[in-house]
Amino acid sequence: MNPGRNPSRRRVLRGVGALGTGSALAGLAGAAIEAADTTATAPPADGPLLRDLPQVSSRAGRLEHTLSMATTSTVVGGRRLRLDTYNNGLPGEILRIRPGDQVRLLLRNQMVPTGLLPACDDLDKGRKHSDCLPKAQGLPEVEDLRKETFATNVHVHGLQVSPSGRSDNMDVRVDPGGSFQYVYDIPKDQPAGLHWYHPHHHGSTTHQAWSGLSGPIIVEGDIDRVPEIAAMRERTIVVSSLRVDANGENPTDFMLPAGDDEGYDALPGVQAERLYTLNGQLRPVARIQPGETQRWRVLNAVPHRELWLRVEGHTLHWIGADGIPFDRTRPVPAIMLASGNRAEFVVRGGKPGRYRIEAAAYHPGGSRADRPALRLGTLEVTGRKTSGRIPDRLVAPRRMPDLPVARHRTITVSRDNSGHHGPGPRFTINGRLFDMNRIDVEAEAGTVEEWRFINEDAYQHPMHIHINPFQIVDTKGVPRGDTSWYTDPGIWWDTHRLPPHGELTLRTYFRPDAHGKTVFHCHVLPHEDHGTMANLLIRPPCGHCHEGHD
Ligand SMILES: [Cu+2]
Repeated sequence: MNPGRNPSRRRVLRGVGALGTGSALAGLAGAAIEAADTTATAPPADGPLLRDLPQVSSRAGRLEHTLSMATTSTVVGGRRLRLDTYNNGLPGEILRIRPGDQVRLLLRNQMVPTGLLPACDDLDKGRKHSDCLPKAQGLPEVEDLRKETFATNVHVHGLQVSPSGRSDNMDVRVDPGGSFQYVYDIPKDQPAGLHWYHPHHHGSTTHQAWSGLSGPIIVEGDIDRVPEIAAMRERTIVVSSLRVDANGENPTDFMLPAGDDEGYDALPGVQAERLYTLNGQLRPVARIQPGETQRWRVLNAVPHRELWLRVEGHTLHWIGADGIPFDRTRPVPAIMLASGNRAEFVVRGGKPGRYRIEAAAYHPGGSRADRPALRLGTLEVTGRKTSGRIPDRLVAPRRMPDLPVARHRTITVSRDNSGHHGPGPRFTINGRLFDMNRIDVEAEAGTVEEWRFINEDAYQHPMHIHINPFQIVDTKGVPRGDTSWYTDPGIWWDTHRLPPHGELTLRTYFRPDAHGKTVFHCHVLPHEDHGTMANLLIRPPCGHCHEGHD
């Protein structure tokens, strides 16, 4: 494991270097301030027992459910917070479904803007940039910032459904007071595992994720019938990061992307903390008996950072990634979860005692030192000794169709420090920022493609492709001695990091029954919100070419 080199309290006042160069923004130097990372530094007092999230399940092939997004008063770690939630839950409830189901979600946007900041009347009249939004090239007007911050929609991350119409359509926009009826037809071959829902309106995903807006989707299926697994206690754990100011609200400020460390800065520099929670609880305690086996499903819903997840003194018996079960159990000391990744694994309780559940110290690339280890919770091994079993073989592996590669593509992610797009760096895909009206890649449903991502940047941008998962064919540039990379071609992913100044080649199959316009993007959401995203048009299979798109 990579020991932390910089465990000290980190509260970094950033200078003009973080704001990009060549812009007329020298006057904003020092306006951006990094939020203090309280969980890395606060005394490691244990929180309450880890709770199970409420869940709703499909019945007779249908799940009809309403997601109401509203501002909710909630207590986290003894502090009262006012945050936007789904159905007053932090995070949202588990949606438990099966392949072949139809899921109808009514999304209602009842968010009331909180954490609002005034505009600075005049940049030169001595107003403190820490308590108002300055006017400057590349910065939005306060009114526009409010309007965009509270527009929303929902993405069902990991579900292999249509990206069109009322399904997983990224062009949907729901403003406060509005609603949208989604209808998803879950395919019969949707793999069994942990997926999730979260807001995906371009420009507001980061802010909404920092309110904790996310929720798990569990697809039931073959792996649940493995007898040893069926016998285990199951835990679904959503790791979130809440960003809160002194009033306990999520500040409505202007996020700046950054290329390293936490992946963002903020303007103005509101003093805010990030609270890392498991199922909405600060440093909770999960209990297990010595020898007992538990099935954990963990989601990294933190919008801006990876979690190199480990449980002190315990092997993680890994059984599935990104909602797709493995053919066999893979025992590992730790599992890397980029923002958006899921991991399912078995933990077997060791000797009685208390063990840290943590994100190990890790260097995600860029110029800074390691992120220090982050304490997330505690595993308490207690009670009567028992003997849970861990299966070796799991399920029939999901195989890539035996088709020739229809198309090879090269996609380059780069850093733009020119300042032409406003303060802070921007991260481009093939040299361009996102334009919702431009199609960047056209593919054909029913074909296999190989994509070679080239990372010209020093930071490990995690790329997520909507709808169709992929397998890794090749990686170049994995840092020496970094054991967090799993390049096993038998694993399917929907999100994977690009090595710093390296390459990631993946192979994907565009399923024949899901066509229309969708996206791929960096899952560091402050990067995505500022343009590290591209439109992917999946044309219908050629047999239906003349029918046009839906
Ligand atoms: Cu990125």
